Amino acid sequence: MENSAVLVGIYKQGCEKECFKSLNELERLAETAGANTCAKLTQLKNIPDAATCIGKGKLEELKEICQNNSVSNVIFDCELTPAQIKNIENVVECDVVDRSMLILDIFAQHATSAEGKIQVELAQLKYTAPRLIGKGKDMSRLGGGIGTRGPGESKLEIDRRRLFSRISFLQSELEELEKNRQVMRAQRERSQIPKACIVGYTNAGKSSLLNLLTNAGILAQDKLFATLDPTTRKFDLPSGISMLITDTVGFIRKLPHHLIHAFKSTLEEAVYCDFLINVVDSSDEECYEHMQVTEEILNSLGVTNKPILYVFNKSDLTTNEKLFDLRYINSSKGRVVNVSVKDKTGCDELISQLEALCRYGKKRLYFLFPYTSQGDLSNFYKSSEVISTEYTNDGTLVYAWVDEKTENKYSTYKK
Ligand SMILES: Nc1nc2c(ncn2[C@@H]2O[C@H](COP(=O)(O)OP(=O)(O)OP(=O)(O)O)[C@@H](O)[C@H]2O)c(=O)[nH]1
Ligand SMILES: [Mg+2]
Repeated sequence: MENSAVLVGIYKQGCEKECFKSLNELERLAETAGANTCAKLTQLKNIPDAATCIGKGKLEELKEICQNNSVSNVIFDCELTPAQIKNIENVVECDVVDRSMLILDIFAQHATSAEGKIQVELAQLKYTAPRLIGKGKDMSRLGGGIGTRGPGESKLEIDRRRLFSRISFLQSELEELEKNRQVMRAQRERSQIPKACIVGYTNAGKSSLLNLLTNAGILAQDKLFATLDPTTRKFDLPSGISMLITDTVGFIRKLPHHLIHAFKSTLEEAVYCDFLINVVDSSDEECYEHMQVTEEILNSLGVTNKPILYVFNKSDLTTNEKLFDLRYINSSKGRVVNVSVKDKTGCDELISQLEALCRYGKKRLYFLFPYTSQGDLSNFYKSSEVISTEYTNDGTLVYAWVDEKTENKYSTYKK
């Protein structure tokens, strides 16, 4: 069943263009959640109305549109308070949700792992539930519309009495899962394998890229937030080095702070990696803004000063001029490569950039281990990437890529 929605945005003086761009994106979000947009309404408002967000006249206009088009959802691009939702609903007589509730609704549909489901439900109970409680309507009516879907098949429970005990139960479950994640991370840390995290705006082609490299089999769709749960895969580079690559949830503008907080443990994959693979949809006319949003979210997660490989994807849909521009502007911030995951172009360059990043800060050196130091040699093998081994009269001569720590530890054997 297709729902029909009206989108509403308010903007400050001079920010009209920005508002339209944001509403276009809201339309894509609504579409992903299963709602067709039948109208978009905007109003210049430097300060939102405390009771109804938009002004009285606009609200009447909204009511008329809703009635004439049998609209089932009104979606506001800004955050609404529970009271505003209630007041607006009383006038327009259909369900009202805001951008965060819509995003959470999409997350609810796309969460598959236990951790993902708990994170979504917790965020819904903290954000959406207070906005649904006290609507003063028959709650049994809920369940179909945007904002009321829970993760999986379940319905978002909005019984006030059960709310707090459910929140504390889920919080303790999440803490357990976070501990597991930390243990897994610590294991990966010890393994010395270089770790990269794919980040970027939603729909940039992050999952498609990991699928191309590793046959990961992740669902890649022309939908926003197709991926919610992180997936890590091993990728063997042609030189023989193995690396781990993690695909994560995409970013979006106006991703509210509480949502970032709710997904901190999954987003934190970006904190613990050795370098970032920042995938950008170069064909999107908004791609410069997308890159800025990505950078802001990474900053808010405390991810700064990590080596970055910018992957300008969807080159099949972009002009050479734009690709040149993107490379030119960003080449001072990191490595750059143009690819089309769809046409499989640019892969060789991508892979050689990955090779270079995996060896970031490493040196190629010779070490000579006397035959009496075989214990040290076998430990050395574990922490270095051997290029060649030769058995000489004086011992085993090893040529290898090593990091500074390994170089110092085995400095007595250095040739
Ligand atoms: N034309 C073209 N389409 C691409 C390319 N790479 C990915 N796509 C398409 O872009 C859409 C989004 O791809 P995904 O891999 O799901 O993007 P994502 O970044 O993982 O998105 P989220 O998980 O939703 O954040 C899909 O429909 C892909 O088929 C490309 O190089 N060219
Ligand atoms: Mg994805």
